[in-house]
Amino acid sequence: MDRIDFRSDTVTQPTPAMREAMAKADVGDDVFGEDPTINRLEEMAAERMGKEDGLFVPSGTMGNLAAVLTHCQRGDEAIMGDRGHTFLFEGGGVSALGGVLVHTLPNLADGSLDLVLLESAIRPEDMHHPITRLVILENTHNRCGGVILSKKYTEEVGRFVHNKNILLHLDGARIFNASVALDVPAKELTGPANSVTFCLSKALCAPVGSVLCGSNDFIHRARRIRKMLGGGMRQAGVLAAAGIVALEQMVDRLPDDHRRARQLAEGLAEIPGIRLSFGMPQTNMVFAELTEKITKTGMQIVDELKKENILIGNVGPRNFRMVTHYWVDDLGIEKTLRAMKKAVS
Ligand code: TLP
Repeated sequence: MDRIDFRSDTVTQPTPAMREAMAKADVGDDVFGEDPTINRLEEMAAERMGKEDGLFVPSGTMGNLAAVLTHCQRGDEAIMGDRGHTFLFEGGGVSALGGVLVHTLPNLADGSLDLVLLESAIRPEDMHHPITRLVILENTHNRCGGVILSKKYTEEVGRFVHNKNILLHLDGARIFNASVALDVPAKELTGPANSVTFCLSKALCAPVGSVLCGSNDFIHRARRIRKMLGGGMRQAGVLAAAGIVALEQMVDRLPDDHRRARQLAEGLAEIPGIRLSFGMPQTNMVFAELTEKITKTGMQIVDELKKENILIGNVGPRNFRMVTHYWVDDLGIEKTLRAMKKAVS
């Protein structure tokens, strides 16, 4: 590909193996539970996440929304990080569509929520208060720099909230990036959560889709919510077929993306006028910013790179996000570092 696109790993195109599997997929009406390819993907996903069942959904946003609507009643409260995707980038759906109050706590630099603050955020039993029903964590944490929540931390939060009869949902859109970086099976990172959403259409290159996983009873209820949200997709086995290839072939190669993100970050850190916003990347996201010395705006830098067919994310007036993925190779990293040097000089 001539274009080097770092705006997100959501831009990834399906691989040739995915296109072939999609063309050959056996399909049926999934609202009747009759699509064999979706059924297989849901089983595989549940197994990988260590849960009883899975539900194929069109997007990570719908996965998180269906989870919150399944766990919570109207007027219940969900606690989440103030840099969390569900709070920032899901259109306020949990409140707009579910009547769920969002209670944010500051995300710490490592993507976690402070347990002392969490304890004080939980409402005591009192009819004046909404009921604290759910806590949401995100792993890897996108807007904290693609950082990883450890197994130990997730277990600590799980124990803590379950003791208080509160549920835990994990936005694991990029849980496999965390899993390969820690060299820990994904199910060990998702174990403490009552439900988890992960995405097939990000670093794993599938064209569409995420899977929400949880207990049999939870998924049974979430299936009704998915239908209500308009997410019952009929012969979507053509999409699930790509998801199966994603799970079978695309997880083990994620360390390549992480290595390239590190190379990119190391190169950027050496360019006068640029600094890394969150230090060295832990997974596939590099956040960088212009130092005070640079008079150009972030948008000017983005435009100059665009002329060289390099696309980067503009996430603030002087801040960038660059996400590595399957369609960015070593030459792309070198070319980008040269172009960036020129753009800020
Ligand atoms: N994130 C996208 C944008 O929406 C910001 C990206 O480019 O990173 N959870 C997390 C942690 C995500 O990063 C995303 C997508 C989602 C959920 C939503 O997934 P989709 O886009 O499938 O609805």
